[in-house]
Amino acid sequence: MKKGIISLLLAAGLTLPALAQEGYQPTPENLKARQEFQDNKFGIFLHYGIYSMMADGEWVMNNRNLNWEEYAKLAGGFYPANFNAAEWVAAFKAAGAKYICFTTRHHDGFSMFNSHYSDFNIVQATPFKRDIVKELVDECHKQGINVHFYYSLLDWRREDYYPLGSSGHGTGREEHGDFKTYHQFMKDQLSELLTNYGKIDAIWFDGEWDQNVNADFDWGLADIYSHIHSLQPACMIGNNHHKALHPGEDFQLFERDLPGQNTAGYSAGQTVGELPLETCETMNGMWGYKITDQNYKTTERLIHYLVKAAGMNANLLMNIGPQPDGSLPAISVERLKEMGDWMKIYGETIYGTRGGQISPRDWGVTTQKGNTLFVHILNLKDKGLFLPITDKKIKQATLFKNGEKVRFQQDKEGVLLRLAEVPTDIDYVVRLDF
Ligand code: FHN
Repeated sequence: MKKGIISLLLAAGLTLPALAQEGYQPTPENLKARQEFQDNKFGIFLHYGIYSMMADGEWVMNNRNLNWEEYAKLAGGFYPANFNAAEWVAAFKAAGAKYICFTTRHHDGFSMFNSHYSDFNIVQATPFKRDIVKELVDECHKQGINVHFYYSLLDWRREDYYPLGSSGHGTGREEHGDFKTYHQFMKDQLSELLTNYGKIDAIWFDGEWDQNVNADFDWGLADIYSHIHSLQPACMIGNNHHKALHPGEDFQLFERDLPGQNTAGYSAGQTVGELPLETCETMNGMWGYKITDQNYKTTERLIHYLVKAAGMNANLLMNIGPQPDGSLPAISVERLKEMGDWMKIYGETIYGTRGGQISPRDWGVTTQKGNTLFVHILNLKDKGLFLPITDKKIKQATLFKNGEKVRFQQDKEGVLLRLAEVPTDIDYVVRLDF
């Protein structure tokens, strides 16, 4: 947007819209990356930082109003002796995940990578002294898994993250600061993340919502987005702002809700856009490790979420909060293994598909690839299922798990599948070939 328009808006007392990379034209590599992202369907989100030691979730600094100087002392005791990037990545890969998204810096301002621009980082401020981000990325590249970096826009520690937003008021920061230096700091750190670690497939921003309380706050996203795209044109940008897409973004994020739903309360202002979609959800209840949260979702529920996301043309980014010692919680490893067992058989009905021609129903969803439609029956109490397919003639219907023929009748109103049994599988998949 031009300066003149901004002045006019301000003169008229109107608030500034969130500016982003207006006129952005994704490169061919970026468009290819979007396709690959959509094909990949399943990623693992990791919330790991010095907050993990407090075992009370990643918001502990804010929730307990911890003073930033006191909080910083946690770093001196951070030594995740059992961290093993090769083991983590192998477990994610075995689960069928095709990418990870790692918290390089969360709202507490601690950098989990070696940064020249903040000594509050894992290499300089902890006895561990190892760059976990580097070890993870190298291992992902070795094992063939894509890498997304979570990066917090808001900061509960720095003075120049100013004006304060809706959170982080009790951390004892000076109530002044120049956002310009904070903006430059973010750009510098993003340069590090995008030049020191090889190919990075996405930057996943979070925290823009913090400034919803300051109506005319300008994050300077246009500059940040174009900076990222100039460093790695194929690197996709997603921003968990809970709003409609901003120009310059390459995929759209949803938190704890499938696209179009708003059960968690984050998606009220979010229309479903045209870009690739991703929904993130926790395996238990929290993002960062919380010792009292053993409320893990069942494997069936996790698989259903993944299948429903695919049926709604979205990826699932499923979160795990690693333990203070660097190991993954045993239950999460069990869930990963069980999801992997399922994906080994049913992956073909998920990877590389797009949301199917029949929109999601109470009984389940459909995914499709070429001339094949996969009917994912998740909840059906009968032996018959009617599908309103009127535009194509079905050549063959088979049960995906064993290839047995499924009886069907097709007329001008649609198709009636006549199943041999009432479905009880986690996902009873019927394959229709046109
Ligand atoms: O505040 C964060 C939260 O800690 C977590 O990172 C989630 C993940 O989507 N996003 C924010 C809340 O919207």
